[in-house]
Amino acid sequence: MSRTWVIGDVQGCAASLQALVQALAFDPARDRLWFVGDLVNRGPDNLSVLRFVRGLGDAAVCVLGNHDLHLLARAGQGRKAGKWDTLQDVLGAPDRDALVDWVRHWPLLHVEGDHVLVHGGLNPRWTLDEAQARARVAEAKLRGPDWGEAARPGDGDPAQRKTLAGLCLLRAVDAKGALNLGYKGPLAGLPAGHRPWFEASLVARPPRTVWFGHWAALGYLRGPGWCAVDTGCVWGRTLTAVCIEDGQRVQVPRHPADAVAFA
Ligand SMILES: [Mn+2]
Repeated sequence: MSRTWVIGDVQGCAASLQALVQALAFDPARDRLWFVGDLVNRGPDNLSVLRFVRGLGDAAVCVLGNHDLHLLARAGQGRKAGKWDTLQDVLGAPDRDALVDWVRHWPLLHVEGDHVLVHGGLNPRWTLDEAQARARVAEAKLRGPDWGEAARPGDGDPAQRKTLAGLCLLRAVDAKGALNLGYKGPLAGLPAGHRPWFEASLVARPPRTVWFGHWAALGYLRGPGWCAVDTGCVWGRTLTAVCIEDGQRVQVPRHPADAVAFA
């Protein structure tokens, strides 16, 4: 049987990813890997992650996460490094341009039948059609000549900012439905009146399943219409894969080679 595995935020944890792929008995001729984004940054070996996943060709689907967009902004716009950035391996690589060109062609939203793959979630004010239309416009900009700017839009492009926030950055919304982009903690600590995006969105409802990452504090969490798969590998926890066909879950602990100084 061919299987499609959704994999949580890898963030440069290349050895952990290899261990997970081994545990899945993954066969690229038969199976597929869907990555929820944030393949890079914070972890020690972004370069091996990108080279491996690119080498899978059509057997891998990646959607853009905020850290992947940050890589594009650094490569294309010369954006300065964040304090905990580990992207220098990619930025200094001989195949940097090929890798960056590949990353900027990833979609922001991938829809196949009843399955939706996205990094953060979906702005609850959007229908799936609206989200897809917005994603296509933003993706076209990332594939165009001003891609560095499109990855980190300034004040001149509020529509691009809104699209990236509503797909890649959100976790919770307030009582009026406005995005709260700052809260990263557990569900139990949400500020008064706030809800996680997936409780407010009508897109994340059966028979559909929205697969997403970006919220490590949730860990693996599944509800009717949605599934959270960021289990905080780079923070010393686990890397998770879930099979979309049968719901089987496979987890590996962070590999010792992926230990980083700050976590
Ligand atoms: Mn993220």
